[in-house]
Amino acid sequence: MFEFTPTPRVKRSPFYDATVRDGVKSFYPYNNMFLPTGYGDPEKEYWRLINGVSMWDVGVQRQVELFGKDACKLAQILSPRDLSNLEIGQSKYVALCDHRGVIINDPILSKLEENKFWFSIADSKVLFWARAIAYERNLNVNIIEPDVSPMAIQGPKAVDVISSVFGEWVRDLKYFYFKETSLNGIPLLLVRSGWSKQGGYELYLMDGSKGDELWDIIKEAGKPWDIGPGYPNTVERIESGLLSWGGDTDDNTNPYEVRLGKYVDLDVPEDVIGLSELKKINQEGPKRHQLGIVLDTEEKFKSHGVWYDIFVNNEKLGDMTCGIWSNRIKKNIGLCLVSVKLKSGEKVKVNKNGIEYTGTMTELPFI
Ligand code: THG
Repeated sequence: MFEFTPTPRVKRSPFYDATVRDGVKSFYPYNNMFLPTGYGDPEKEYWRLINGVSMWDVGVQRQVELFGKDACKLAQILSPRDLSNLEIGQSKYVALCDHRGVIINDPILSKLEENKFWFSIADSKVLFWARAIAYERNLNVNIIEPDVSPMAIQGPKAVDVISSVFGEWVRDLKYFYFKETSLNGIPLLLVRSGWSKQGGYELYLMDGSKGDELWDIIKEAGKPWDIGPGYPNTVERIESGLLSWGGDTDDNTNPYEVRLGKYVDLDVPEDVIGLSELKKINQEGPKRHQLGIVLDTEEKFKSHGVWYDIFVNNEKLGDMTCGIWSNRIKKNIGLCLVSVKLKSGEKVKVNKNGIEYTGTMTELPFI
């Protein structure tokens, strides 16, 4: 049909060759890289994540490193979440906002040392943003994208696989905590995190030449639990209500609209970007909110990749930002960004290019 023209501007993950060997069938672009999105059997890959253990190349989750005297100060200026109690060895989910209070990325922030932080970013250019802010605020901090590439091991049996490789201590590692360690001399960060609600770990590979080796060690160790390749799973994440920045958000979305208000602290220092707008939005109340939708159609949705309009009585009240067939709910479900006028329980029409469905708004998460 067509092919991608090779260019140094699009980088490959250190696990790319391994995913090709394991039969990857599709990708989509993320942070100027390729994110695997399928190995040919979506149902099997889904149930493996729900009941077993799945390994993902998520090297596209690039790190933005802040290092130096003012690293801590800059991390806080960029993050409308209180970081004063963030410990070395701990991570936090943060909604980075611009001066309008609009989310520009939703990374996981990790504190490695008193003066060293990593933002593990979603799909937008935090590196340039952080550098510009550091310069404008006269901060003494070095900002780079280090050679670090996460791989995720997710699912209820992930803990068995990871403890068989690293030792029993990993069972006691708390959610969103990490330890710097190594495996056969491969340096990595072992974090209890991951973009699913099935539990698991992420291994942040700190030497891009060792991707193949790390992939194969985990693949081999996971055999007794029937590990197999997977990817950030759209069905599971919609069921679980995990946000996809850029997928479920637009250029006006603030944290209160997409259920991230609980990660915003309004008592952070005054110089935190977006704070005054966030206070205003919080006081006035957001104009939109994120709800689920259950569609009436029996036709099994695949991921469609475009927003659908949501109507009630011919009035457009928002958008369905993603929708897919849920293997557990056995209905088509979706996430919606809609006017606060529209409430859970209401019936709506969903429309795109003349294709129309009916559905009912619901609370989130689905499961
Ligand atoms: N892991 C790492 N980096 C990432 C992601 C990841 N970068 C990009 C993207 N994912 C960032 N977005 C999210 C969104 C949700 C969560 C993590 C990263 C998440 N949320 C939980 C929830 O909403 O229930 C828990 C948050 C909490 O309670 O602190 O895990 O997956 N390395």
